[in-house]
Amino acid sequence: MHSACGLDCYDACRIVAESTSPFKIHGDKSHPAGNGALCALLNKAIHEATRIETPRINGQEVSMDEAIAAVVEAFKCERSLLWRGSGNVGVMQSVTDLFIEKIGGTLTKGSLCDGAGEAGILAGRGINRTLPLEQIKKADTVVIWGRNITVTNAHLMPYLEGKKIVVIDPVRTAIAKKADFHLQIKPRTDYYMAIMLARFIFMESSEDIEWMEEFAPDFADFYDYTREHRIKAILEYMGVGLGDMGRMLDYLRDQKVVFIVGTGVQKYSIGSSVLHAIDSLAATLGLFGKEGCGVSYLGNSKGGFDNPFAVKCPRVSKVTTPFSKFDTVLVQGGNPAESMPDSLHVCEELERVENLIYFGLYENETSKRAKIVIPAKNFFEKEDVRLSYGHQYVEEMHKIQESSIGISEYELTQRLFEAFGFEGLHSKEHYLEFWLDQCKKDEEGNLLSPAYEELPYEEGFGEEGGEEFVFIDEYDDDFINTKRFRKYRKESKNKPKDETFWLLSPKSSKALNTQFARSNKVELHPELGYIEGQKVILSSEYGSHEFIVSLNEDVRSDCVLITNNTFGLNKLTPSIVSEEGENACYQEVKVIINKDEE
Ligand SMILES: Nc1nc2c(c(=O)[nH]1)N[C@H]1C(S)=C(S)[C@@H](COP(=O)(O)OP(=O)(O)OC[C@H]3O[C@@H](n4cnc5c(=O)[nH]c(N)nc54)[C@H](O)[C@@H]3O)O[C@H]1N2
Ligand SMILES: Nc1nc2c(c(=O)[nH]1)N[C@H]1C(S)=C(S)[C@@H](COP(=O)(O)OP(=O)(O)OC[C@H]3O[C@@H](n4cnc5c(=O)[nH]c(N)nc54)[C@H](O)[C@@H]3O)O[C@H]1N2
Ligand code: SF4
Ligand SMILES: [Mo]
Repeated sequence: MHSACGLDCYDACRIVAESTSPFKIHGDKSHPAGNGALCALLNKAIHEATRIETPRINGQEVSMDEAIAAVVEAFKCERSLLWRGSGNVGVMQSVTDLFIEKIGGTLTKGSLCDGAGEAGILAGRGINRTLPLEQIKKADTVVIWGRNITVTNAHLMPYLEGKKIVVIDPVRTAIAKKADFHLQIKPRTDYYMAIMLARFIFMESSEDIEWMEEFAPDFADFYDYTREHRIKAILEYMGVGLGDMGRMLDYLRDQKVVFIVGTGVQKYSIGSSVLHAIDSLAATLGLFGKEGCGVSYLGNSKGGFDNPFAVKCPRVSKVTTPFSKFDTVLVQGGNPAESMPDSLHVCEELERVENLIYFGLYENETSKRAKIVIPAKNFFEKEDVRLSYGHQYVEEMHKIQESSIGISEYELTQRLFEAFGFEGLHSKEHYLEFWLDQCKKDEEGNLLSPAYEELPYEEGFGEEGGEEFVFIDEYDDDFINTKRFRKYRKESKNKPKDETFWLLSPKSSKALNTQFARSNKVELHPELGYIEGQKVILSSEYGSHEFIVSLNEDVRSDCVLITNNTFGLNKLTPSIVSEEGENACYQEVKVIINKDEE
């Protein structure tokens, strides 16, 4: 039987399940994106993870009926909120929104993930279409820009064979080590890199005038805009020489280029400007709507679909959620106490919620704080549909294991509808078919997103095509100039170590965000003089926490690297929202390292 991996990951691998007991799974060679192998998280971690098996109320184990009765009571309050994480990205996760709408509850808006970048894409292209895998395959050069593909998107590797590879990343990642050229960029300077490259492209007349005249006719204004950026000062600020810029240009001019952009470039207040600048560079080179060209970011997986779970509800920020304003908060498929920025503040907020309900698979920082704990079924144990933000394929998720543990999102919604006497919930099959019936199919019978086009933007931009590309024309940078930051920097001068370091928080190969293996490490360049295994306290203006040093020459010496499965990481991160896209800005912060004196 076929199913798909429900973990929040670019690859969205198809799974083949053998009906043995215990069940066995493996990858599917015929899946265009999965190429036959699953990753260690699916082969091992998920089977070893300890599940929550029994519901709890105030720490006491209870039956599912008792727990649901308590949930029903809790939702009879005046102000209720559903905060959904991305622990499972199947479409049926959103069915619970139908209940929240019925009771006049509140949902969230904004993103902890890719929202800033998406806003930048929408500003230029009007719609965020996924670049099909076959176009990546046809490229001459692939520029991997802030995406750690061997960890987060490993199934893309076969598509890169035989290509020139350029990596722009502050860390010498595994793919950077294999690349033809690695630009170990200073964090948060990608906007300048994109604009400078565009400026040089114009200077040497390598721009694609023919394409721009048809699809991006305001290019003269963009040319002027790039000229407002002073070359010498900016290269100096970035710490990049003319030689490196020249080398970059060699990989861009007169060839088929794909930019593979990850979330790394946009975990900043100016994240949308970064994607808008990268897209503007791509437009200068005429890289849209052509074979083997394009910018691949996290696409809108629900694009092109009618969504049966679309509801009209009041919404609060998912980044700075005012939990304490609600009497009842249902946390579904997430771990806000650890995954949200400024987690000390988040935990204070959560403590003040009268009825905190945790609905998930595993114990975590949020389940520990919850009054009611409802175990969920995992994606092997229920039916669903898997869309992807990394490619165009859609998969049916079948139940491949019966389990006595937990309850599915659909069943919980059904029980709540019944208890409140609400009508209008369709059958589970109805919703599954609703999603699947909208898909296209390729010649091999693989399901495709209805938004799939072989050459996105071939006919132009906007929802319908036919619109022009809109170049970036302003950039407001406020980080280096914020009063708060200057004050903090001045104060930190009196501390034993007066340097501040960029805090990078990429993903770990051993975890899926805070699911599975957790860590307590900070990776530092040996040049900083710390010892392997040493305890250090990192602090920022938001909080501090102790970490164990792991030396790593691949990290720039002006950065510290803490993967996002690490305990206490988000005590250091700011609860600010990006200028566009209502996104978290996890890396808009610099930290101080202090030796632990105990
Ligand atoms: N500093 C820093 N922080 C970050 C990031 C970063 O880059 N830096 N990355 C951010 C990003 S990109 C993301 S997407 C977020 C993710 O943050 P969250 O969305 O909070 O995800 P997790 O922390 O992985 O928690 C997922 C939980 O979902 C539950 N779960 C899994 N499957 C199911 C299911 O089928 N049903 C139900 N009901 N529950 C289930 C599990 O119990 C698991 O504990 O983290 C963000 N946090
Ligand atoms: N194994 C595994 N896979 C995952 C996940 C996981 O937790 N574990 N999480 C999933 C989720 S929710 C998401 S959103 C995706 C995200 O996957 P990716 O898009 O790969 O995101 P990250 O791992 O956060 O960071 C990517 C890279 O950006 C670099 N970077 C950091 N700051 C900058 C910068 O200022 N400029 C540039 N150019 N690069 C920078 C980092 O060094 C890192 O190599 O991965 C998904 N896949
Ligand atoms: S986590 Fe990603 S790579 Fe691993 S099996 Fe799931 S979709 Fe595939
Ligand atoms: Mo994410």
